[in-house]
Amino acid sequence: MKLSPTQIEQYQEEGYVMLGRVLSDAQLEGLRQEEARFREARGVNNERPGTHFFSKMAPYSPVLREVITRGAHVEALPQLQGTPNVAFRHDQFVTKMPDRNSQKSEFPWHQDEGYEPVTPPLGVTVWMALDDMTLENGCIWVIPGSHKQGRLEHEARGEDGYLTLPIEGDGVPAIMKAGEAIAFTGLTLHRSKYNRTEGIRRAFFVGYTDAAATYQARNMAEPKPVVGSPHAWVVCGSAPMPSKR
Ligand SMILES: O=C(O)CCC(=O)C(=O)O
Repeated sequence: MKLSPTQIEQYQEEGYVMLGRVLSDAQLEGLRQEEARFREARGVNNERPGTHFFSKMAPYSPVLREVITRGAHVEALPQLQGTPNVAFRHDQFVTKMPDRNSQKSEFPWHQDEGYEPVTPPLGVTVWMALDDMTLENGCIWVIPGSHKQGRLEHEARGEDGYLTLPIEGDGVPAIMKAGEAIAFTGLTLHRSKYNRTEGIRRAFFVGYTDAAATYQARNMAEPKPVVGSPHAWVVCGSAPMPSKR
């Protein structure tokens, strides 16, 4: 899929754009089956309310790799990233089990690059809905234009390990159908609220960067190139070759 000039402008100005349907029926079904496989392997069921992450699963699944490298959204990545050279660097399923008043299924306001800075900043996150996303089941919310503030200082929140920051107001809910996606920048503030339904709420989240980017996780003394780090690889164009390894 190629994005229109209006969609690109919205992405640049507001820090997000709705991509519409990106998954084929077969890809949607394949991702749902893989999510169920990983969820079962981790012992997550209705007795465990909350938001559960099954991260860095691409090495275990050709279904995931196909979506990450050849999904309909991939053609739009150079437009979003602003370079022909784009690397995949992170995948995760984000599954919200029914909250049932446990107040555990919220994921507070954050920038993805608040967790792990990337240079140059502004990677692209493509967040795909595997179920219809509603206000009731914990759709994602974004704050239009928030990426223009740059990287903000996040604080660790309580026991759940989330980083967050104080935000006033609600932002905009990304209501969408299963198989559709939203793209947002690594600096766009976003969050999701509780899953107040009795159904499961599943999403597949894929992070991309400029193929020449470096990243620095919280436990790393120095930044490292994205391409060459575990699980990352080029999906559009090419990456600069290191002079030696
Ligand atoms: O899927 C969600 O509820 C939020 C996921 C998210 O914001 C993230 O993983 O950064």
